Amino acid sequence: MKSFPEGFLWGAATSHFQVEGNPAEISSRSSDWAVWTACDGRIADRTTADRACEFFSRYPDDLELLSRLNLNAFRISLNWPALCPEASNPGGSLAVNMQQVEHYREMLTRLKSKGIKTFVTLFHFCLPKRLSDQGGWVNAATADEFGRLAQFLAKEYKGLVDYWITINEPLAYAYQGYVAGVWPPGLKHSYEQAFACVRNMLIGHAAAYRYIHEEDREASVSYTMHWRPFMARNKFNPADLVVQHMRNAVFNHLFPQAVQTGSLKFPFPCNLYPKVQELTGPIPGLQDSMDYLAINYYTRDVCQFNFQKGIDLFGETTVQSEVEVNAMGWESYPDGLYDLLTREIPPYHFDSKGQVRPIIITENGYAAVFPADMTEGDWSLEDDQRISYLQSHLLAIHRAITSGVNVTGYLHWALLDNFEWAEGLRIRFGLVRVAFPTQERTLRKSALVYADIARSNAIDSTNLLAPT
Ligand code: IFM
Repeated sequence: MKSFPEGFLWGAATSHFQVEGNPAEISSRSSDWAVWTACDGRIADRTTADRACEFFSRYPDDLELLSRLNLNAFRISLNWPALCPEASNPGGSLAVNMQQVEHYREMLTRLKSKGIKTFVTLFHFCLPKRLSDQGGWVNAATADEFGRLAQFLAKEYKGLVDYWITINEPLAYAYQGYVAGVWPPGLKHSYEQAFACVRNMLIGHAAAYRYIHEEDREASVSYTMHWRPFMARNKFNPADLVVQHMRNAVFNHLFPQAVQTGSLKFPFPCNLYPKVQELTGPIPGLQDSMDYLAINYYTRDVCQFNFQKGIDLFGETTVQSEVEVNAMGWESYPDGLYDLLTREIPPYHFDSKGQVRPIIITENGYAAVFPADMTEGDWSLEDDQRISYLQSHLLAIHRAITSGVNVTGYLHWALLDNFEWAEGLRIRFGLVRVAFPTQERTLRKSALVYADIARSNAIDSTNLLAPT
């Protein structure tokens, strides 16, 4: 048996747009995502999140599942578009929908009464449409409202939130929305805008960090980084190595380096562009604005330079025909998690006063594919690949803990099958299967295995499923 430290957090994660099916937001299309999904051809399986898991009304039953699974931590996100569908009041104070505030207060109170540690994300990819119409995170006004919203909510939910997450995966957001163009606002190769978005996110994060702590000194505050090891397709090819370096420097290190030092700095040669230089430099209140390291880890990325596509130092991801991948096209690569915990993130283990930051894996999970309209039948319940993925990643974490790394919790993505952004409802990450047409919930085998690990606070390394 490999035991985890006493008090280790075992949890699961969700995000509002992916599960809620919030009737008010959907009927008024008040978020950029609600608008985006209503446009033809943007979502791979042509589904929307209009109902998703109906978590908005079904959450009391879904939270019961946490206890059945012996989990002691749960991650939600708050729906900014539903909290603030209108612009600020005359005079500048935030116009907040108090019914929506009460909705989350009830949810958090219920979680607390069950003794479950709460993780609350403020921005999980969805903007009020009125802000996205004015440039979204590229416009400094978004960062300003974000800070004020954090201040308001920290006051309202004081004592109900154990771990705040200001922004989820800022670089994944900037990449998908401004470089790949598959998420709103749907721009392609707009690197300057992507970098401006990152700078404003840093400003918003710093403001939120400060305001939350002014209201609640006890809560821990951070943001989540989607960390991906990048490997050169050919490690003897200097061009592939440049791509690996650039992707790692920007996707993995840009944000944490800025938080660590208090100043945003772009790698060479991005820093030669005058527009990028304007974005460089100190951000007030940013330094040390992370009480713990929140890591979302799924896979690695093998990348290469493509001479046929002109000079793009960020290159492209290569599809490796020889390795098995999940429904997202992602390889299972647990060694990458061990390496990042022991070798890649040590520069961020300590704050500037030498205090060690705890590390929490705030997302990690395996995707299968089943069409959204499936209801009954034995589809995917024996999810051995997810179990193998879960076990191998937990063993990697255990190895890192044994080497002295201070990992204090693990949140599996996701509790429920949900709406996987540009991929739609057919991509299933859930420990719990959701039959979307009937909304029936069924525990998968992985949920039972995870429940056992959480109950015993240990993983039985003599009883592992072989990777497939
Ligand atoms: O579903 C997403 C989540 O919203 C953010 N992190 C990655 C997950 C899987 O793609």
